[in-house]
Amino acid sequence: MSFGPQAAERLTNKIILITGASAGIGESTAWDYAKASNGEIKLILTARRIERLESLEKDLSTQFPQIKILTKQLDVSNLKDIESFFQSLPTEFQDIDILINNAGKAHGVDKIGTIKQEDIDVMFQTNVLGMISMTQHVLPIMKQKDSGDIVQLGSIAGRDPYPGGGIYCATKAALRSFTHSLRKELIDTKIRVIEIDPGNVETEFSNTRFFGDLEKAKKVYQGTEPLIAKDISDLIVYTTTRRSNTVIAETLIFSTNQASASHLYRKTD
Ligand code: 8X3
Repeated sequence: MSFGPQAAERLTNKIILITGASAGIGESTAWDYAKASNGEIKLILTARRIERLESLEKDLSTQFPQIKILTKQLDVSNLKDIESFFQSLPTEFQDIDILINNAGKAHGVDKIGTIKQEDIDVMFQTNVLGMISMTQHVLPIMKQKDSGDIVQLGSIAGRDPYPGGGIYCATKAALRSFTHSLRKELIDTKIRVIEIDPGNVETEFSNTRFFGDLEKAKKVYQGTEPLIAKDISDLIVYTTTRRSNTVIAETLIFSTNQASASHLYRKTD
């Protein structure tokens, strides 16, 4: 997707902070912002896997020599890490314009009553507490200048809970509720709160959910044609490059063969 000269102009010199930027939707979002702005932006790329971020930084800088990138190892499930991340931001990266709250994960498909406490903790700490803390840190910066975009990566899971997703769905419902409160609280500002709720997207999401069991992960998408990370990153860049008075408050995005969390058409041979 080409975003055109207007999008490039609107993005010029913006500082964009992406969590979970080492792969999937986060990585694709970094590329799409670089392309849409012709490299005239500053990217703060965070994730747990610093080597992957560094290699992404190298690739982006080769293609867009003028781009400014800061890579930082950050596990958003660790609130102390978030604290020191913000404290250590160099001045030229402090004035954040766009926050992409992308980091999130599912652990397991256990039924309620058998879910391991550590899985419950990691999902809530990452998808909810980490996301809230990132937003809390960035909001005063945006309020100060009365502008900015906060993009919340929700999920169909937050609207349409399914068996085996008791915790993951609850975290995404929490994100959705938090996001709606936030938008209402910011009614007298120019800050835009944008929620994007994807259905099935083939990324490392299912590998993580099944703890690296690739066979199980593959089955999730078998016989379907899921979305890809680029479908979501296109939408992220699109929503954040609209006229400043326009907020695409929420979008539900499916592949053509999905209609709800459980209505998924599978072709069988
Ligand atoms: C991922 C979508 O339905 O696999 O957020 O949980 S789903």
